[in-house]
Amino acid sequence: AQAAAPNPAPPRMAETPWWPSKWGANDEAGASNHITPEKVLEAVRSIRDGRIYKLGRDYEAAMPLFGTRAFALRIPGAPTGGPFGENKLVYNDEFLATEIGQVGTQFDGLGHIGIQMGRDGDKSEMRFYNGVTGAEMLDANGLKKNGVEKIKPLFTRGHLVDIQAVRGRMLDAGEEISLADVRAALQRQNMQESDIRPGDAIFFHTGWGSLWMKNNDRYNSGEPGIGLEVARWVIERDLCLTGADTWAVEVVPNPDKNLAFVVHAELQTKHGIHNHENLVFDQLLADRKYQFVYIFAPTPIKGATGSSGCPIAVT
Ligand code: UVW
Repeated sequence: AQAAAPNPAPPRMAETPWWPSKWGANDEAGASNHITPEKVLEAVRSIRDGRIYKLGRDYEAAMPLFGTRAFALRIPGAPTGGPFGENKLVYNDEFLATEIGQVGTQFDGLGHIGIQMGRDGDKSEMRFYNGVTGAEMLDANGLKKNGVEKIKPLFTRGHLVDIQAVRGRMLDAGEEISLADVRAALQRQNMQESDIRPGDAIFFHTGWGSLWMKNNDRYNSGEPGIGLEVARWVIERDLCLTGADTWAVEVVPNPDKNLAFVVHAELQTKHGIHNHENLVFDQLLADRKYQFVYIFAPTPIKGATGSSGCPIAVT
């Protein structure tokens, strides 16, 4: 009797090389290159009342974590040292065990997402931003290329679109934000699409963030977000960054069941456009502030895949 034929390999998506980057064959800074002195001054000119809004969440062990990610903070010794001197000084340090760039409010660096081209597991066929291969980049002690320390500090105009307000309810997991939704939100907010300029940042409010620390299982189970339609609009408008009140910014699961995190790959890997996740917009929305200056300097941990930290909006 003849042995059963092995299952055929699933078809691999055809990928057209996306490199070299428009910022140069050796570039590792991606869309942060948009932040020129002129762009900073343009953003400064949009400041009206000098109010600062925190867009970041507190980091804590009980926060929702994607997959097997972990977060544990310890104060060794508590107190860690002392007393010293006649003044009896004591001090505390913290020890943190976590995927520091990929938990809580997180900025994705350009070494975070790649695409396996060729044979699975072949690092020379695994490509990241600017065509850098897994073989060139990956190292257990930190990325040798595309580390988050290469990203330039971000200071640019930010635009918030309230998709929840357009739909009249929180969006659900697997619900894609369409370009029509974005345009409807802009219209509702009296904003012009033409006012969203190259190098600006765009943020999507879905309402999903209201589940944070209230229903972490549901929060982690999937999320509403943008799909390839809006991602292509972001690329066309030549924006610097996307962000949302969700853990991936993009729709999960993707309505096309064959695709996984395809917006991450389209924006970050192929176009060097940055992504900021698990943001909070509550106060901006309460104050009806939809345009602001977005400010964030990724923590320059050499070879890291992303950055924690607290981005701010200044209005
Ligand atoms: C993945 O790492 C897949 O997603 P995120 O960037 O949303 O954490």
